[in-house]
Amino acid sequence: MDYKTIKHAKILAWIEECVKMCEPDSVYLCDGSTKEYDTLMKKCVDAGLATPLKKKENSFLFRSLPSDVARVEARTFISAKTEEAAGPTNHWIDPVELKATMKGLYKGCMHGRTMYIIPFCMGPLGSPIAKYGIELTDSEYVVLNMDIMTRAGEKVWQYLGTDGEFVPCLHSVGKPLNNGEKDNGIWPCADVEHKYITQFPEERLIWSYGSGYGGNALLGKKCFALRIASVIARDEGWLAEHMLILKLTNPKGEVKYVTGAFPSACGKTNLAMLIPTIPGWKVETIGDDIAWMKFGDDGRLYAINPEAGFFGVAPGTSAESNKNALISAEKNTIYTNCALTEDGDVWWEGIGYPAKGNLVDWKGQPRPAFPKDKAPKGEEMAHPNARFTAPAKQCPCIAPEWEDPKGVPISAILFGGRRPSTVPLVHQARNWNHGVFLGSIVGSEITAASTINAAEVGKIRRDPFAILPFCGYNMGDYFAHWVSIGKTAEKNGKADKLPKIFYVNWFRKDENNADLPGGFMWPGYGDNSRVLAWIFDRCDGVDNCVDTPIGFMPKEGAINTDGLADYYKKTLPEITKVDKEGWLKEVKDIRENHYPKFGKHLPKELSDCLDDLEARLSK
Ligand code: O2Y
Ligand code: MN
Repeated sequence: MDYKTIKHAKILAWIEECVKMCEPDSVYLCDGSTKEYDTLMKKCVDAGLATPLKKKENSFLFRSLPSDVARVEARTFISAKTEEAAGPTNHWIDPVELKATMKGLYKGCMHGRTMYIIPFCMGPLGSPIAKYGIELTDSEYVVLNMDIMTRAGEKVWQYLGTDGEFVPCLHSVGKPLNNGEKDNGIWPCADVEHKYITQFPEERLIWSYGSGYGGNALLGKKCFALRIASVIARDEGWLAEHMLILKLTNPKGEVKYVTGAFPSACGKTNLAMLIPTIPGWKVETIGDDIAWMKFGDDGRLYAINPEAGFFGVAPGTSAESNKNALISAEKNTIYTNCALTEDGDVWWEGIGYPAKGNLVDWKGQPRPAFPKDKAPKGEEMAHPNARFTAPAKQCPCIAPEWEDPKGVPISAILFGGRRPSTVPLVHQARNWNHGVFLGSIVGSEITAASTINAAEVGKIRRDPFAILPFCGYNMGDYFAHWVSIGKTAEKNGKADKLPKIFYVNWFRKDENNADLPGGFMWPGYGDNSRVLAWIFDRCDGVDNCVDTPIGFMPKEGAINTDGLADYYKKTLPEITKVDKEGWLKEVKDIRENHYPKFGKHLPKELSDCLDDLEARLSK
């Protein structure tokens, strides 16, 4: 479609400015139709960038370059007017300087390519919580993924009208083609030092250059729905969070909605799609990665999933860890950096079965399959960050109300990380501010596998609210915003309507107990429903807890252990008690290494919680 037909003057003016700067060969306005999707996919197949999968209906495999396989945090910038506004946990470059640098890169960057205009909506169309964006990109892969991950195309214009608010998102792979040059089946991107993933928070503007991959390029996801949305949420009094949203139904048919923030590699998508092991309980999915929460008229926080698809990590996804994710990705799915099997299917490490026959690995090299389903580190058949992009509506456990424009009322918020010691299976915050404190100390223990620096092993890598790489402003101010949400509820006499806050830890370890698979003291996966059931009852004020120095914890017998293996029944008392010594070390680490980073931006409410915790532990 001709973009000159766009009736929104501000959008049209911005597009014209970008066309002038990027100098594409042609400009195409996306309508979001199936025909358009099929045509662009064929273009990718013909160009040697995508392979159709014989074993999966309407599904395709892409291979990126080894230099473009994940989000690049070191090249991600919060370009606020001052470094203080970006805060101590973000990379910052002055916006005037960065704009000049990036304009230099953007100049002529789309030679030989088409500029695609993608109008998109984050959230159910017409929802009062939803927001709109326009992404300009020279990548067909981005258009195809945005089609799955967002509500994109013609349908958006009726909501944008002639002057509706939008977030401008400019993206280029940073690989202009000269004089008939072609990609020749090679994933286009720029060298790492020329990659820039930039958010300009004051202007609510996103500029991304040099990467075609995932969160760097699908700008509706991390850049908009978290970094920019967190700034909008701060200014408008709501929450844009790196959280899953699940629906929990008890055997009586009563329903509660729960959100949860977990750092990467903690099984967030698995939890969002969990199949309970306790009879009569049901988990359904609303979202697996991002939640936007706003106060409803009744004083409760209502959440929507701003996305329409899953951009899930493939390795480790199996029928045992997440059958629902596998089914979601059975058709109409884009795979990136997975291995290709002889019979035209995808394969990855941890898929749950050894590959049959020879494979083509994620770098495009033919290789004989391993006899087992694991490869030595560095020799993986699928890249460890290989992905599937699947429509959320294909998930067998998607909740019928997942697109309810008014959102779902949240009863509980979970925080968690990988903590092999100290942090118990579950504990509940005493009140809202204590919950904010728990969110602020989220982190995972650094293991030999997760670092190249041996000196770091055993330390806690803090990832407050699991939003560290995605917060668009000063993290200390972000904590203060969470405190202010509690204050608003209190001022409105609705503090009792706020969600209850919990800290969970599925990852306690006892390496000396040979009975425990992997040394883990808790089975995780579907058995996490036992903890969710306790949380459900906590939200109803059931008398199932004891008051401890760290918060409310399960009473003896309050966690359902029916059908649990005997060795887990034996470890349960250990992981549901307070490790006073461990917590005192935790307090010291927070006081000395974590909270000082935020200086005067750290809210007093949180340092008070830390003092209070120390005092209770020392009694
Ligand atoms: O590496 C990427 O580009 C994707 S990162 C990602 C994708 C889906 C959901 N969450 C994440 C994340 O890093 O939190
Ligand atoms: Mn995420």
